Amino acid sequence: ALRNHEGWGRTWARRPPGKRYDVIIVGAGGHGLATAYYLGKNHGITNVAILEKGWLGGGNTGRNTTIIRSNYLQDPSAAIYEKARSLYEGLSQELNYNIMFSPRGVIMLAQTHHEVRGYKRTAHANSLQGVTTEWIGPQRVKQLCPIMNIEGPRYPVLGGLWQARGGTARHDAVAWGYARACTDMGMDIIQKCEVTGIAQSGGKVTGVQTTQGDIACGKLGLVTAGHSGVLAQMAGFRLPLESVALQALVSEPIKPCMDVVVMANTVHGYMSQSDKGEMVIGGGTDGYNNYTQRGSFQHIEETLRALVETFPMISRLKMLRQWGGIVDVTGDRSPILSKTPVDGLFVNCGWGTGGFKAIPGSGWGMAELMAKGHSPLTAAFGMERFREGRFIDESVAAGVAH
Ligand code: FAD
Ligand code: PYC
Repeated sequence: ALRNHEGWGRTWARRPPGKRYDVIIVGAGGHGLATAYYLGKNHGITNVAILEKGWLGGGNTGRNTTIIRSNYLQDPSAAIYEKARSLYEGLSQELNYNIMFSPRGVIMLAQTHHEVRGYKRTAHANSLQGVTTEWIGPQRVKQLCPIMNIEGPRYPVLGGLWQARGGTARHDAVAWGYARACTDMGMDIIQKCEVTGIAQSGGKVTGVQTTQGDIACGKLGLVTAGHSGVLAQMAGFRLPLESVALQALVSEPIKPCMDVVVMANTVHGYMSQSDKGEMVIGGGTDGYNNYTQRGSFQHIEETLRALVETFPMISRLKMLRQWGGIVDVTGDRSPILSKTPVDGLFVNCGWGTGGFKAIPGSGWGMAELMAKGHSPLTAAFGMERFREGRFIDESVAAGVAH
């Protein structure tokens, strides 16, 4: 099979779009693909197309730093993120595709007294929610991550919120694994197919206009992350979202020196080590709305300056590459999984800086919402919460500065 790379089967089919599908999902990122997968697996709906303007997994799903955790504060968040984390544990087996889930543990550092109080509160909330996290002191932090300087002059490490079953996974593999499973169920994944308009009749969605022609559908799911506002505008409503660039960078590969994930939210930096040995580093979002997929230069300096106090060894590292993605941030830093004013049209967006970890749980809930009109996992995340003032405030647990 390896001779001249001949004889390989396609992992997902390349077909021209059909004329009509029961369900169309716009956006072949992790959330769109997982939604399609659970529509098929849990609800037997397989006449589905996933339309992608670029390439599969080329949005934020292929640009993130792969941190998986479920240590959120509010009950609806803990439910959906913990569902996702637990599905991640068996996802390689379920998809028969190695997504390289690595439950190496995640520490969120407390470097101010406010954070100490905040994370102790989260640990208590998590124990009531059935999410296993614990508050740990500075010496335990140092034991888990010996390269850390816990006595920094500006921001000494006062402890941390530790989730031993958090970790990382290979981001592309998550998209590829779901994509192959969708193809195996007979779904169409159509790349280079940008949705340019949404057709409606009598207040009900009837299809989409695309760069590959018009396609009819019974139901439509918009799962387009940073471009969700653009798609909502096509359908004639607005979403309470801002789109901003979030960037990350990796160093040259070095020998294994860190086997946990560390987030330092006060100083706006986080770091883990990839299987290749690169230090994977990120900071906060750009301070202005944009669609650049690059990230502004001064952020790199700010992030590294912030992290050097806690990880002095990174001052000696050469950085290899940097990239950005456009994240869709809501006012309460929680996602929107919702019906919309247009009958048959659903949105899954607002995951902002933290949606990679949620992909399996989000897909599970969104599929149930689209199939049955209601899902216990998504019930609290409807867009009407912004009108009704029922916010799900996760501005601390979001972890990354916005
Ligand atoms: P995407 O993967 O962006 O998919 C949306 C797709 O829609 C795209 O492929 C896009 O091309 C397509 N699309 C848009 N418009 C159209 C159109 N008109 N027609 C057809 N297709 C269209 N989360 C974590 O949990 N942990 C992390 O460590 C983490 N780190 C991050 C680091 C960075 C630098 C970034 C940018 C994000 C990070 N995130 C993290 C957030 C996470 O990446 C996102 O929340 C998640 O990937 C969103 O997935 P998605 O499927 O909704 O979006
Ligand atoms: O949500 O855990 C997270 C995260 C880490 C880096 C970016 N987002």
